[in-house]
Amino acid sequence: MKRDEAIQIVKPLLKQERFDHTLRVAETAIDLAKQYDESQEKAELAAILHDYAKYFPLEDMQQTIRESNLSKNLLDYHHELWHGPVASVLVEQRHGITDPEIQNAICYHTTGRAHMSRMEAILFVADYIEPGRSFPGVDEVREAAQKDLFRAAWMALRNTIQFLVGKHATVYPDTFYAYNDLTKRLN
Ligand code: DGI
Ligand code: FE
Ligand code: FE
Ligand code: FE
Repeated sequence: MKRDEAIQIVKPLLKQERFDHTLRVAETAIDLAKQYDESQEKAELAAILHDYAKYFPLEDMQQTIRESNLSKNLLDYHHELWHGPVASVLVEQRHGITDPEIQNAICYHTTGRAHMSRMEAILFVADYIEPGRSFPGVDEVREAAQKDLFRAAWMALRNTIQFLVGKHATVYPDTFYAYNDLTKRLN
């Protein structure tokens, strides 16, 4: 699939601000792919499609999770975690995207997971640092992304876990697994 086709697919599914975010994630992902020697085309396509299911009805996402090979434990956690995994399934079912690098990057863009690939880390970090983001600590992650992709991913995971714990929210196990894995890999 070409970038323009992917853009035409997501545009009607997203609100304007989410569509603008998507285009910024794509530009950021291309930059990171260039820097870390991954396919710029795949990074761009994964980025354009990453929030494909962001506004799907919860019932539809639940159904996709139940009827696919996705982890059923997603249903025990916040529905905000469902859109990446659901998109990874639907882009294949509806649009013929079968590249596992693209599908896994989309699937794990919110939670991360242990043993993330470079492509997965590129989308995970691009989603966190795109120029429209203003989380506390994001500039530090932007700087880290210039030097060490996985260190930037680790920092984003640490910030997100701290943020979630700070508001007494649950943390999906894959997010902890991603953080623990990178903590070991980076030392
Ligand atoms: O879809 P986006 O807004 O672009 O970004 P995203 O897909 O990374 O969604 C992130 C939100 O999900 C983030 O603000 C925190 C929330 N969230 C809720 N529970 C968890 C979680 N994020 C992670 N990584 N792990 C959780 O358990
Ligand atoms: Fe998302
Ligand atoms: Fe994210
Ligand atoms: Fe996003």
